[in-house]
Parts: sequence; C-alpha cells; structure tokens
Amino acid sequence: MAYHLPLLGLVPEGFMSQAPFLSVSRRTRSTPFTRRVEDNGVSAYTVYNHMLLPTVFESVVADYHHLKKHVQIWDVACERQVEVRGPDAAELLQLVTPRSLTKMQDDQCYYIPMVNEYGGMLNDPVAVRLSEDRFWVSLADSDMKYWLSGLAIGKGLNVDVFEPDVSPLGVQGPKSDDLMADLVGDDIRSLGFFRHRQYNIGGKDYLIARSGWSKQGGFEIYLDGSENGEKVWDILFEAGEKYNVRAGCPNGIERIEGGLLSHGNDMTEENTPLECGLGKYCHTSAMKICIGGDKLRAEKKNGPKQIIRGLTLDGDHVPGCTAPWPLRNETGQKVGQITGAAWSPDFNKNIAIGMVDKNHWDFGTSLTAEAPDGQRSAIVGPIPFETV
Ligand code: THG
Repeated sequence: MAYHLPLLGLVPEGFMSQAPFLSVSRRTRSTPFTRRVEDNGVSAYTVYNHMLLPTVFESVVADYHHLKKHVQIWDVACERQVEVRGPDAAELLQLVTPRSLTKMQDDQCYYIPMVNEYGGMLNDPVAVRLSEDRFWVSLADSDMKYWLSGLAIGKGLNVDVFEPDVSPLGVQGPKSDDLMADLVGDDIRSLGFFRHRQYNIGGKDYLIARSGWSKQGGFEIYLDGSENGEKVWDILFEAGEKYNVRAGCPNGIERIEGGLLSHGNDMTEENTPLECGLGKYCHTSAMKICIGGDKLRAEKKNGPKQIIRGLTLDGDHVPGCTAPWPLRNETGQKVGQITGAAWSPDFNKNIAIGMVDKNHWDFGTSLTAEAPDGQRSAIVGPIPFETV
C-alpha cells in the first residue's frame, strides 16, 4: 500500500507515536509532482531550496538496484531555477563563476562552481543558456537568487533576476533513451551530454537536457508551468510502463559510486573549487573577472591544501553520514573528514567521499575513520569509484 505522509496541515493524532515527522507548510514548498510522488509511495523526504525532495521510495538499496537497471522518474523540482535575463546577463554570470562562459552555445548546459569573494563554494549549479541574454541557473541547495540580484543591483547591471515557475523532472536510468525516444521521437537519442533541445510532450514544448544527478544516463525535463506537472508525469509513466518505470530520486549509494558532489554535504563555503576537484572549471581568463578569482589563481599556482577523494572503509555496513566523520593518521592527528558513506552492493564494500589533507591524499594511503559506531580503517582512492 502506498505510504501517505500528511502533506498539508497538521500531523494527525495517530501518527504522533511513530518517528518524528516533517511538518509541511507554505515555507516547505510542495512541487508540481508531489501528489504523484505520494501516490507512488515516497517514504522519506529532505528539504532542498525550501522545497520537498524525495530521498527514498521502496528502500535506498531497492531504489539503487532499480535505478541501475531500468528507468525512474525523479521529482527534482527543488533544483530551482534562477532566471537571469537582459543585456548584461552573461556579464553577471561571469562575475560569479571561475568557469569561462565565452564559448557557451544556446543549446548548452554547463556545470559551474559559484564562488564568494574568498573563492569559497556558494553553490554548484547547472547553468542553462537559453539565448545570448537569457540563462537559467539550476541550483543546488543555497539561496543564490539574493547573491545574483544583490550583485546586479550593486553593479548597476541591466538584468532581471527572478525565480521562474520552472521545475526539473528527471528521467534517469539505462532505459531513459528508449522511454524518451518512444515519447518524443528518435531525434532525442542524438542529444549530446549537457545539451538541450525543445521537445513536445502532451501538446506543449519543453526544454529537455541530457543531464541529471546520476551516472546511469538520462534527461531532465524543465517543466515550464506547474499546472502541467501531473499531466507530464502521467504521460511519462504511460510511456515507461514497458520499461518497468518507477518513481525514484537521487540515490545516496549511486551518487557516491559516481562521485557526484553534494553542496552542503561534501563541500561548503569553506571549500574552494580546487579542493572539490573542480579545477578543470577554473579558467585563467574567467578567474581574472570573477569575484574571488584572485584567491583561486593564487591557489591554483600553489595547489590546494586538501582535496576531495574516494575512500573505502572496512567492516560491516556503514551507517549514514549525518555529520562529518574525522579521518586520522597513525598519530591520531585529524587529516580530513568523511561527508558521505554507504555500503555499495555492486562494489561489495563500504564507499565514502571525503576531504583529505595534502600530505595524506595519495591513493593507497591508510587512515582511520571515526564512524559513529566505531573506528574503521580507510583507504584513500580516486573518485568516482572505478567500475567493478
Ligand atoms: N541537474 C540540474 N540542476 C541541478 C542538479 C542536476 N542542481 C543541483 C545539483 N544537481 C547541482 N550539482 C551537480 C553536480 C554534478 C552534476 C550536475 C549537477 C554533474 N556532473 C557531471 C559529473 O560529475 O559527471 C559532470 C558534468 C560536466 O562535467 O559538465 O552532472 O543534476 N538541472
């Protein structure tokens, strides 16, 4: 039976004896897909950009196996868009990222670090270029609309900065191409990674990109107009029936295997893009323009003091990482921290993401992780984890 959370209004009396609940109100925004997500048996949410993000349907492990084999529909509406529109749109964006945007085409998406005046990571969105003077910044979990509009006002730029009624819906998994080709035609099979085109679903054109927060392949449909959410969802489920489609969500195991970083977890404002392994998105020309770029240029010269790594942990299945776990060297000194960990069924071991200090970041280095259920030996390695 589908498990319904009391979405709007107060938690009913009978539920109070169970685990803590998330009270949902106007601040904890629902999405155009929430009713469908609940009909499909969502069992846990987190809150992301002040909006509901499903985290589990059947179980994290069952969801993981299904994602890697079939196709899932993901309510990732919480990846909110900030639209930047006007003659100075590109100029404003280049102020906030060290990635050069000069070659970006109208059908392209770019993964961009956004940094503060110290070069610290404020967000790691996907920027979507719609035209020369119009972009969507598809956010991770922090309030970048205020940063962008504050800068635009302070610099006197000729742009509008606002949150449009646009909600990404993910189609993820190895059967995504087949599902989408059945729905919109074979043309979509030739859509390049991080490219977008318009396709018709249910009589309306939507921007669809080949992107998404999994390494299983897939697309993101930018639902333009909340009122169309359930219609698009239902059309996808109808087309996906023969591919064993299910409702899904970003998966805590798969994303660690694939090395997809989570802002607020694996990195914060305290970390630079270089520490996050995003040095390839820090271009000299752009660092000369962007806020905080001088700090990044200096760091690029000398190298970062710590870096993101994959780690394997011994012992039985690790618990979830709800707060960083210290990593220590043989003398007990703290030399890093783990920020994401999971038992991987396919690798048949515990895998983790963490930051490791310079003198200990070589692949093969042995460290000790202080997990909440005890110490575990940890081996430093690459991220993403190499395929089995
Ligand atoms: N899609 C959209 N918006 C988003 C996300 C998304 N906003 C929030 C969050 N995810 C932003 N973070 C990421 C992190 C990684 C990637 C995308 C968004 C990603 N990385 C590729 C990788 O690591 O293989 C590389 C991309 C590249 O090199 O261009 O896809 O998922 N709309």
